[in-house]
Amino acid sequence: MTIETVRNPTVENNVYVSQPVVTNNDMFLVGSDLTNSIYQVFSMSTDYNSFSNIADGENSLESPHGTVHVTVGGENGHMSYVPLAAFDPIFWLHHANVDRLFALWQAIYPDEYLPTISSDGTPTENTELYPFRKTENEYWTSKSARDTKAFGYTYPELVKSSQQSVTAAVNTLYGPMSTAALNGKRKRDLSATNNTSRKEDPDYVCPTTASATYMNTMSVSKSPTPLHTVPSK
Ligand SMILES: [Cu+2]
Repeated sequence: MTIETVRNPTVENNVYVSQPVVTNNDMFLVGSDLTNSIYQVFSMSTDYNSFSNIADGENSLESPHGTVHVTVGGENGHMSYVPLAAFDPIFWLHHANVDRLFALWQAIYPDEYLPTISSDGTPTENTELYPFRKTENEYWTSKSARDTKAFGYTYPELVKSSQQSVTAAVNTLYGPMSTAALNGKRKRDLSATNNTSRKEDPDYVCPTTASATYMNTMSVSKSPTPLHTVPSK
């Protein structure tokens, strides 16, 4: 028996078989929605809690993150399941980008982070990040891992940067007039006319996979506002 990672698999002869073309097409279709969602998060999430997770029911980095998981994994692929997702190598590319987006957001909102204390047991910046050891007797914490430079790397936009320069970079990369957003519109138009997609609706957003642990959480409950200026505190 061969055991292998599968993406958006179908079943052939009782074996799960990846459908890379379908997966590519699905990612293609959600591309501009992901761009818009990322931009919405940068525009609207001005504190760490609303930025990092969907507990408040609003869009957050977790939302487009989850969309990539379920779009790549499909109904029974590894990426759709939290305990299995990291077995697919694409997981590491995906989470490297999550790390990058987090670093860009931190540069725009440098004072926002996990709380220093908590009265209800929720994690703080000092919570030990088991099992990641910093030294033999010490675990990494969110506080010690706050800056990627602690690990010896950074991202191009963050070299000799300011809040203004990173804001400008995010506008260029993800804003309404960004190449990604405009290409998304153009490609979507093309896919609606030329592509024999299995999806008939060109505004199709994301596969819903009831059995997937990663939910499709792309939310449009916030209205994005352009990141023209660094928000004032
Ligand atoms: Cu993930």
